[in-house]
This record gives sequence, structure tokens and C-alpha cells, in this order.
Amino acid sequence: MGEGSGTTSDAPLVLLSGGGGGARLAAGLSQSSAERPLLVVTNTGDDFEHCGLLICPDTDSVLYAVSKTIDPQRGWGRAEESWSVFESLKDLGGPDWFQLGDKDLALHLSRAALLAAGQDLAGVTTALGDRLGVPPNVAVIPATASPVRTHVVTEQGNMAFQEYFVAQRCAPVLRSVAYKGIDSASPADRLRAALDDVGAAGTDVVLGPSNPFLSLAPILGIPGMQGLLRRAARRVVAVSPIIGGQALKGPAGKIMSELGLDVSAVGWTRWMNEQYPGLVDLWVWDETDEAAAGDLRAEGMDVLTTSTVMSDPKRAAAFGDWLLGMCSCDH
Ligand code: FO1
Repeated sequence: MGEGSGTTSDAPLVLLSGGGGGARLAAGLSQSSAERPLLVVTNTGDDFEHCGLLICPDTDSVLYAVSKTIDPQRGWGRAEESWSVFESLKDLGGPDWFQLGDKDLALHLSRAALLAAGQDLAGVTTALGDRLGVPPNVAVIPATASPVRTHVVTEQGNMAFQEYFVAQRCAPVLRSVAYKGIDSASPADRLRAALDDVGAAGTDVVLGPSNPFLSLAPILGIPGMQGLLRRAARRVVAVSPIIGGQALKGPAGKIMSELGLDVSAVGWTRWMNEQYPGLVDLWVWDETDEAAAGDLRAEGMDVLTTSTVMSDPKRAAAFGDWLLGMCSCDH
């Protein structure tokens, strides 16, 4: 990452990422021909302890996606994975609701060793990224080193995020979401330093097409985070995870409907704007929703539409190119 960068063109584009959509966009941006430095801030609300190991699903999905080692079908974990340890664990009566493949497990053991040796989570993540082959122009930084853990309140009771997401497959009707530990959390030191280094010209901050309740809120709710991003940002751009009235993957649409929100790009934009007043300058929607943009534009909101569907790496790179092109000029 360039030091003392003061212009928009060499300052890293900052991407906030959680879940599969964020990881796909991180990969698309990192493949872009522009080769602009990229700083990916990952959600830590999904992190949890499992079999004595710290699991960081959203951080690892970005590491695997940008190093092209992710399993493209599952959208999490390693490609060409084997499951010997997991099968043996099951034979021993160990927990089988959360699958860790052999290669993925090796990453977790390595993370545990580095943490035990005293490195902080951001340092460990950089070290693991280097070993995996994360391109040198890409930095991946977990949003905070303090434990923030997402819990959901559902009609079936309260549960930790991974129990809801993996064990219950998001079936319980959601009533609210809590981010345990967030009030005493602070932005990761490395993130603060990287953003302080951006310089007066500012940079572009992109909120990826990630679940607003489960992926973006545990980042944006960290005390000081929005101010830090706003100070570094020339412009904050938010990409809609809702396309044609639904989320292409994941529970964002289901959750919006359960919380009584309008499941549309308009509904998402209005909710984000109410939740984070003054944070976002530019809203990017899929072209499918172009016809619905008129009302918000008439209210003075800046809405752009393009093809945002990242169904394969080529389309993700094309969207990454579009975003970088849009960020490098005043549209
Ligand atoms: N998702 C599943 O649906 N089932 C799993 O067994 C599972 C294991 C897993 C292991 C490591 C990892 O990094 C991610 C894993 N995921 C699994 C995905 C993960 O739970 C979710 O995709 C994210 O937390 C949501 O963003």
C-alpha cells in the first residue's frame, strides 16, 4: 500500500465487505485492469469460536476470493477442498453442523498459532493473505480487533449468528439484531492508520452489496467508524444488494420483509439513508431497477444504475471496472 498517498488516483479504494456479495466485489475490484490499491474492511460480526478456533468467515471469504482460492460454488471455504478431518471429527462425535475443510482448517490452525504468538488480528490476516497469494495492491483488514458478535432475536428465541445462519439456515423469523460488544469496540489500528494516510484529496469508499443488517451494520456501528470513513472519503458509494425486489443470494430480502421494510432498491436506499444520515453520497443500483430511480432522483438523491450482477468472475471484474471508472471521474 503506497505511503503518504494524497490523491484520489493512488489512494486505496476502500470497500466494506461482508458475505458472498462483498467477497465477489473484492475479487472483481482486485482483478480490475486499473490496479488501483484496494483496502477491504471486513465484517467481524460473523466471527465466533468453534472447536477452540477463531472462525472469521467474512474475512476469510475475502482472502480466498482475492487470492482466487475460494470455492466458487459454495462461495466460502477453499476450492479443491478435502474433508478428512471433518469426517474423523464426526466419527468421534464432534460437532458436525459447521463444516471446516482440511485446507480451511489449516488456515485456522495457522491463525491460532499467530494469535497465540501475540500478533493482532489485522497483522495475522495480512500474514495469512501473503501466504495465500493476495495481490500486493490489496489489503484486507478486519474492521475491529475487539470482539463484536452478531446475535439475532427471532420468533424461536435469541441465537448467535452462525446458529441462525448455518444451523437454522435463516429459517426463524427475525425480529431484531444485536451486535454484542460493539459499544466498547473501536476501528482496527491498521485501518485507522491506512485511512489517516489517505490525505486531503480523499478517496472513494464503497459499501459493498452486502446484507445491511448482518454485514454492514456490525462495521458501521463501531463507535468512530462512520466519522473515520467520512473524513477519508471524497465520496461514499453504496451498492444495492436488492435487485428486482429480491436479494440474489442470502437472507437480506427475507429479513427486510420480516422487519416490515419494502423489499426493493428504493426500500433499501431509504432505510440506509435513515439509518446512516449523511453517510452515502451516491447510490448504485442494478439496471433492472432503473425505472424506480426517478422518485429518489427527484428528491435530490444521486442514483446510478448499471449491471451489478456478479454471477461469475468476468461479470464481477466488469462491475469492478465500472466502479473504478466511475470513482476516477466526477460523474
Ligand atoms: N456456511 C454454511 O452454510 N455451512 C457451513 O458449514 C459453513 C462453514 C464455514 C466454514 C468457514 C467459513 O469461513 C465459512 C463457512 N460458512 C458455512 C459460511 C459462513 O457461515 C457464512 O457464509 C458467513 O458467515 C455469512 O457471511
